Amino acid sequence: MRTQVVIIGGGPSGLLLGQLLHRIGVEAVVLERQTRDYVLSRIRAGVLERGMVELMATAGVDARLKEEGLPHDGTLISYREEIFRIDFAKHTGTPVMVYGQTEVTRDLYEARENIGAETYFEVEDVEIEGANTDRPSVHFTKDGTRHQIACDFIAGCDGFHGISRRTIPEEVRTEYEKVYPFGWLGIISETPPVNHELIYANSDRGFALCSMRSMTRSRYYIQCSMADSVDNWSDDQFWTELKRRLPQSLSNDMVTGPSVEKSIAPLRSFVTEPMRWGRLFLCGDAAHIVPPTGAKGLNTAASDVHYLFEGLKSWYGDGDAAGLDGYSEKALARVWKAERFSWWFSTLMHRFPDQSEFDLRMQWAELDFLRSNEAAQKAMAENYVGLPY
Ligand code: RFL
Ligand code: PHB
Repeated sequence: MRTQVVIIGGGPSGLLLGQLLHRIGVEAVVLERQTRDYVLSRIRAGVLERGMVELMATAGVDARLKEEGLPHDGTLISYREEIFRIDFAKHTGTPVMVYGQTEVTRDLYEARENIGAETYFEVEDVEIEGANTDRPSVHFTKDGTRHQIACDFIAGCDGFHGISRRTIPEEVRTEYEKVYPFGWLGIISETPPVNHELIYANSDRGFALCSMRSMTRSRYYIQCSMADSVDNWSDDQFWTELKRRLPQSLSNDMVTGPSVEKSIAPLRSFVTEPMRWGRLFLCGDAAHIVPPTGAKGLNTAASDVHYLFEGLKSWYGDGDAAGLDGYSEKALARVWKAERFSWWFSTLMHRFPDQSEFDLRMQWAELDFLRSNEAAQKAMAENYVGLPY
């Protein structure tokens, strides 16, 4: 077999890149380790930056997003007895869009099927050969048969646990990591959200977040220990704890109901450098992870896709390699800013096991400053809605 670009990983990064390439007539094959249903059952991100929304439009897959997405002009932050709003519209002129990663992925799979593009699901033992040569290829097993695809380029969109990053020799790559001493216990419930905008809460009992997927579907999180288990949390216990972490004026109005999903996610900051090795380009979670505070994971994956797509477009369009040559540097410059924002917001909003009274006062002072200072709010808003590509 031969194609122009092999995309390893059929998550949002890989699918979006595949769809963008299709629009300019570049052929791409997607290899996915799981089934389509499994990928679509993963509940993850919920907030899209303008850049991601624009990429969905460029890829021609934004019909449902325009119809069902919820534009948000701001977000609430609560701490102690205070609650304040960061006004995205006022400070940046841009809203964010609430639209679940599951829906993004579903739209992209449907578009892929409509164009008849090749996707191999349940592939095993994916191996990259010759990434650092002009003739790379990808080997994989499907239904017990070994296949090989020769290609021009490989996009490593296979997430944190994929094989693409590990194909880059250890002596070439540098990894930076910070693991946070807690996780997020999240639920989804078929209940109206407690507020029409998101609420990030810093409380004595730990962080909480009120988000949503629609006006009838809520997504709530509470900070928990990574040693905890979902089995320790009945729905009633979850609702009681969530309410205790919110200002009473909000929790009084909260509509509760049975959860339809419940899981614990770890919090980690991670970056690998470089994001390119020869003809292999890493995109999204394969190259970096952010803690979810601030919703930067999927959006940072999208900016990688943008830079890689532009590089490939110039290469296939007029033989110009400058975009591909500059890919790693450009992508990483933006990645590190998203890392900084996610780390800052995570540090500001959570209770840390070894936190001193001084550390706590620093959080409160910073929150007081953010609540009362327009410049700080503008900086927060610019980062939240997404820095320019
Ligand atoms: P993904 O979504 O992990 O997709 C990678 C795909 O590659 C497949 N794969 C392979 N395929 C072939 N061969 C192999 N050897 C392979 N190894 C893996 C996987 O099955 C998968 O389908 O990465 P991508 O596309 O870069 O997208 C990134 C986003 O998914 C990610 O940044 C966000 O979801 C992060 N994230 C969140 N971000 C937010 O902005 N808000 C959130 O609330 C939020 N919650 C989360 C999250 C990530 C989580 N993970 C990764 C554990 C919650 C969780 C639980
Ligand atoms: C979500 O809706 O899942 C979500 C929203 C904002 C975040 C993280 C997760 O910062």
